[in-house]
Amino acid sequence: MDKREFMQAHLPAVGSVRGSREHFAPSNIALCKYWGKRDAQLNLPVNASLSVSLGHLGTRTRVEPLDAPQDSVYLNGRLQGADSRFAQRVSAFIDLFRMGQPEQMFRVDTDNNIPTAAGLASSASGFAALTRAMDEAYGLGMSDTELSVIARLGSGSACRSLFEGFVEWQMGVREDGLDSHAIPVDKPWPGLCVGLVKVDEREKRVDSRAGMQRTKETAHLYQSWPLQAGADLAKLHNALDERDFGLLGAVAEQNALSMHATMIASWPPLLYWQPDTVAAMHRVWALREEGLALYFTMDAGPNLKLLFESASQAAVEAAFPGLEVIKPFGD
Ligand code: 2P0
Repeated sequence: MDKREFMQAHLPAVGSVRGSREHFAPSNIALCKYWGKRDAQLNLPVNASLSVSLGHLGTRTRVEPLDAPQDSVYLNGRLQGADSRFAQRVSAFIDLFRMGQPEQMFRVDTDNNIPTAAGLASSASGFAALTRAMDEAYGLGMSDTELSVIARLGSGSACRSLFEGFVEWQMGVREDGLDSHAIPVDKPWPGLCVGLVKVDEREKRVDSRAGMQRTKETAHLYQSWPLQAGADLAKLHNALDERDFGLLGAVAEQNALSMHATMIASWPPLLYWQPDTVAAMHRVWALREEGLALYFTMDAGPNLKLLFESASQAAVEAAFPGLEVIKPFGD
């Protein structure tokens, strides 16, 4: 089944477009990562994942019906060429909504307030915000669960950005992916901090989509990943239930390093780390040796995301000058 067939089967009848709509969706950081797909067409994952949404940091997207031969796609105020990868991904996603009216074009304004140097993915918040805006533009009135399923078709991790706080993406077992969507995990953690360590803000040469595909196809080590992820997810739920920060941090860090181990074991090898990445890891480990409750996670890139609590903030900022600190649940 491809995306169009899925939408034909499940999208409510699309009526006429209602007008312009605007929505915000938060960025998210996974503590148990999504890495590998069992269906690359529908972005169905090999494993369940768990993330924390980043509050006010994310993407605001506005869609406006347009009387023109093609969509106009703006990113942070700049018109993107129709043949750019960004515009093509946005238009292909909108195609899923306008199937009954292929001639209906849109102006799309995507504004990210994610710090440019943060090394945070914006595709998750971008597709989540676009999904909400399109749902409203056509007056479809879909539930959050349905919207999460559809956002997943744009980018897997986007299904988690429909919700605030901790969020679990349930992998599901159905072939059509109707049961593969995120759910909110209502266990707020005031004082939890995410610190963004900038190592390199350039676009990576191998994106997540290609990276996870390569890993799955070429790394024997990948066979152990679903087991690791399943065990980590269970431990993370325990950590949230018990408010056990040491457990949360340790599981998140080991999960990220396990994911990177599978990447490194791919062929050609995929090593996103740079010398400064490794230096930052050693700094975290040294501080932990000294008693600071500090951990990190990393995505498919060289930047670290530090995990700590408010009580440690001053010490962490002293060790990592210029750190951007986000408190997903406030203080
Ligand atoms: C995550 N990542 O769980 C993992 C960790 C990157 C490393 O979700 O192909 O951009 O669009 O489904 O969602 C990034 O992958 O990939 C990602 P597609 P996506 O946050």
